[in-house]
Amino acid sequence: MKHRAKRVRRAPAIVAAMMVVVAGAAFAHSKQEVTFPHDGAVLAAPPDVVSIEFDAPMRITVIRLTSEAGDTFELGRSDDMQPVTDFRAIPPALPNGRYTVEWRGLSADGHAMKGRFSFEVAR
Ligand SMILES: [Cu+2]
Repeated sequence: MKHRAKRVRRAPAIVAAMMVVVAGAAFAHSKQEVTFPHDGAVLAAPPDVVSIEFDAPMRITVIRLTSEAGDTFELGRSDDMQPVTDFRAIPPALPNGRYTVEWRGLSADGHAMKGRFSFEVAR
């Protein structure tokens, strides 16, 4: 499965292009590595946790769980907005449907990052 964490780009295009060239060597963003549910997962029961693992601490500033219909579901966080490598949040009991989790965060190197993943609950 493809990872979708990416830097929130604010730099002009030319700078962004240069950054892509040297990205691997010069920048050490904290990256989204593994999520639960996995991106594209179809679950036979609603998830009792939503989690995101990072390769280096990430301070999650925004986390949003929305249904396909656009309803937002509250997630119970326990990270106290501190940088974590294993972010976990507790969703309410979710009805059947498709959901997307979107997050924004501050990488250990100070860069603003964001990512998203989707899953389906189909009992
Ligand atoms: Cu970075």
